[in-house]
Amino acid sequence: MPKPLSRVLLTGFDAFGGESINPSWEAVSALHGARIAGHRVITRQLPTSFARAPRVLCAALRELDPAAVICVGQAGGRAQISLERVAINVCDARIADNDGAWPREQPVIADGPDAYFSRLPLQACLSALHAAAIPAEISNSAGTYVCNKVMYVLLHALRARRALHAGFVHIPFVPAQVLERHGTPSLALEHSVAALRVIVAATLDPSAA
Ligand code: PCA
Repeated sequence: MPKPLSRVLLTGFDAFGGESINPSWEAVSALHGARIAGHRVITRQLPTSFARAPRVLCAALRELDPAAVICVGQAGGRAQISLERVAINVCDARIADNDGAWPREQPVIADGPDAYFSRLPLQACLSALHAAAIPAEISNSAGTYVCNKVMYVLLHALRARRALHAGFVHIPFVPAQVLERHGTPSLALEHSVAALRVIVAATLDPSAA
C-alpha cells in the first residue's frame, strides 16, 4: 500500500452578518481533496461563533494531525487577498456572531501572550501571488472578531509544534455579494481559489515560489 499523503488542513467559515454565503467556505471547499505540493487538502467548515469555532478547529487538529493549517475567512470591504501577520489576544465584536454572542474587550485566552505571529512564509506567499497576478497584501490586523480568535487559538494550540506551518488568510467578498454595495470591492471566486492554491504551494515548498 502506498503511504498516504501528508495532509494540509484548510478551513472556511459559514455565512454570517446577514450574508447568504461566505466566500471563504466556497473557496476552501473547491479545493477539498486536491493534491498540492505532494500533500492532500482536507477541508473543514468552522461556524462563525466565538464559542464553537475554536472547538471545531481543535477537534480537526487532533483528528487529522495535518502538516500545515491555513484558516480562511471573509473580509468584506477589502480589495486584496490578505495574508494575516498577527493575531491579538482580544475579542471585540462589532456585530453578534451566529450564536448571538457579542463579546466586548475580552481576551481570547486569559493570561495568554498579547499576540502570535503567523507561521506561514508570508513573503514567499506574497511573491508567489503577485507572480500569478493575484492582488494580495500582508495585513497587520486580522480584526478582533471570530477570525482573529481562530487565528490566535490555532497558533496557541500549535505553539509547541514549531515545524508546522499555520496561519490565516482573509479573502474579499465575491461579486454577487456587492451588487447593491456601490464602491465595495470584490474578487471573483476563481481568483480566491487560485490564491489559496498558490499559498498552499508556497507554504509547503517555499523554494518553488
Ligand atoms: N470573517 C469574520 C468571521 C468569519 C469570517 O469569514 C472575521 O473576519 O472575523
